[in-house]
Amino acid sequence: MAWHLRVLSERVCPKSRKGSESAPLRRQQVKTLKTFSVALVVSLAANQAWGVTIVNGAFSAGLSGWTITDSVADGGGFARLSEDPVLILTSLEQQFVIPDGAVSLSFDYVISSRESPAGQQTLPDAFQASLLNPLTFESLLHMGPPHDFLQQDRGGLVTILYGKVSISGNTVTTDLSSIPGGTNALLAFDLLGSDDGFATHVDIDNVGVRIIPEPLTLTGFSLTLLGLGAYLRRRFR
Ligand SMILES: [Ca+2]
Repeated sequence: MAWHLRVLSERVCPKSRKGSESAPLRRQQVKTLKTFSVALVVSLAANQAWGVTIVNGAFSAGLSGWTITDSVADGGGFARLSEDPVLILTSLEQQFVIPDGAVSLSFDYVISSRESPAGQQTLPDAFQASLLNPLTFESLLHMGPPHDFLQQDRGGLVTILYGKVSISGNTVTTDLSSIPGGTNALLAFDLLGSDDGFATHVDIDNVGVRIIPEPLTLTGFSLTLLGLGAYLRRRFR
């Protein structure tokens, strides 16, 4: 990018002309180039965007687009998975196709527990998130078990897939850059309940895939450079 700007600058404002220009005019040229450099960076950054890969990822349309097992409720803008004392597994799933230029998958979650009268097992309730091959149920992010990329038990112990997952506040971000575009994927949020003396629920929200649309990036870059050249030619002719 810097190379393009330098070449463009020298073509529009050749060094041989600089001796005859006034200092204020050169300062104006530098200022103009800086302005357009900022505009170029902003333009490229704006092309990294949230795709529409995940249907109803913000749960603004209830649970539409999601497949649920057992006790999943529309929380009014989020999904709530509640522990079932009998069936053990509560899940919220969506199958989708990894888009070209996929950068990351992210979502927000909060796990909460309250004491429950029963309680004979020592294995605590746990929340798991997985990104799977929908046919084999193998992880798309790594080889072998465990197949989840995040697990948090009721006590707060968090385990994540090293090098692929980061957590900031309540937001989990998973690196998708190693998965080819066009890959079928099953995103699964599971609450594993046990008779551990606590009733647990998990709230999920803001599920999305961040992408870089490559053709748009190249188009935006080219148009910005063309615009910069045209403006400078008019400005300093
Ligand atoms: Ca429990």
